[in-house]
Amino acid sequence: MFLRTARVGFFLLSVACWSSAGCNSSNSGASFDGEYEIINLEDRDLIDLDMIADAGLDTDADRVMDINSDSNPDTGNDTDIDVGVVFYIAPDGNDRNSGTSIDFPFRTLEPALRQIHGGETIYMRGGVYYLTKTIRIDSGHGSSLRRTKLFSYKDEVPILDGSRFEVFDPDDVDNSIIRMTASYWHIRGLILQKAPTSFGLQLLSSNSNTPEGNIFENLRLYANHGTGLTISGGVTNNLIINCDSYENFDSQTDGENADGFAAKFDIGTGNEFRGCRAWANSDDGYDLWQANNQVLLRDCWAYENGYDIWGHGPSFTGNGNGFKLGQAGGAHLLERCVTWKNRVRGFDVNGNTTGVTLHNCTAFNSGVNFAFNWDVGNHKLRNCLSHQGSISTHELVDVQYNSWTLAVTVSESDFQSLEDMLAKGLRTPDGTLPESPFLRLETDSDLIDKGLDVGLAFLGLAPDLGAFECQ
Ligand SMILES: [Ca+2]
Ligand SMILES: [Ca+2]
Ligand SMILES: [Ca+2]
Ligand SMILES: [Ca+2]
Repeated sequence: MFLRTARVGFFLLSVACWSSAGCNSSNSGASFDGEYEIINLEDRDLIDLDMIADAGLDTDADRVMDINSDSNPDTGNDTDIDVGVVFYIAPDGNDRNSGTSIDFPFRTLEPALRQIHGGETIYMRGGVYYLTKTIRIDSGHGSSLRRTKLFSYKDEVPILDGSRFEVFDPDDVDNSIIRMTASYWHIRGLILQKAPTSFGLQLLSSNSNTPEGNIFENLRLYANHGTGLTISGGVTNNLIINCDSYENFDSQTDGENADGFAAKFDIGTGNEFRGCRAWANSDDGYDLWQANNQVLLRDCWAYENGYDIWGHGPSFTGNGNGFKLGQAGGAHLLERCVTWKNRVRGFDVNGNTTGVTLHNCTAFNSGVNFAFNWDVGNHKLRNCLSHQGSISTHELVDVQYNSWTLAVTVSESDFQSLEDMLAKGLRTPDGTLPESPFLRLETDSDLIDKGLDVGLAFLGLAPDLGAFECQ
């Protein structure tokens, strides 16, 4: 069992999960009575059923995780049954072990990565792994039907820590915790923290591969000296789901670059962030600088970004925006995203020249809640809600059906709560966003049923304004 307490951006972790349940004998994947996982990816018509052979686990290891219970997936020919090789890594392991038994785990990832050909599973036990250099994942491509998996073992919490790097150049931006150019991996349940000069996780193209189809799930990116998780350079169809990125700060460049999440520099199509939270990062929550292709952000939250919580002083130059949607192109689509208490802006079009669409987004108390004061791009905002913060929109921006353009009034009495403690707290056990009354509408609010049908599910006569449909 592990004890976990949380306050803003800080997790105390006590990891001691070496229970007897995890220490039974294993024959490294010869039988089927192990851990079952169903990943159900809405809009991708994909079921990824990994039947992970993990003999010797107790039966309660079996679990089903339905990421989108309201979806209606195609269950045709895209079912994956995977009985590939399983590797184990543990902080007290040994790289001379076989690594294929839970009783004889490796200590580092490298010997497992050398043996990965595609479709295998690597389990990391809980505890702190002090890395000496960047973990590079450049091969071992899986497929859409059989991803290569790097998972935390059960509910244990592996922490990959870069504070003791031995191999790095202080002037080199490439000192990430994980630097990845591979395709069709699924990485889940890890904490990536304290990269010495750069990213928690960086996904980018190499000379030999343009990454596609990766899933990053339930990762925590914390206190890196660069953006928590960044994708760039042609990558396509990657899904970042239920990840938290917080307190990242590039002290070496006065905080001007460390965002929670970034999709930048000519990325490819089909990349999506879903159910992620970015808070207390020195620069911005999410940044789509020069992304040049559409990025989808759905049910993502950004708050309290851009403050000098490190006491860096007058040279601190973090920008302090929740969602930054430029510069240059990319017809980005944001659905039911929420932002609050950022230092400068909530949603910032930031010179996007193509045109972004915001559906049912809520901004609260961020100085300028919606900053769309640029005269280029075909931008459209629908069913959005602003409270305690200004609006700045150019006359060319289509702003029909929003709280500041409809005949409604927005006040504190419209909301069940403006207290964000639960929203900032622990996620639900399946990794989804926490339930809370924060910014949800009271049943007598005049903001209910005032929106336009934009294709999102709604209750009652019409969509409500803002990110949370009133029950
Ligand atoms: Ca910046
Ligand atoms: Ca930024
Ligand atoms: Ca009202
Ligand atoms: Ca409604």
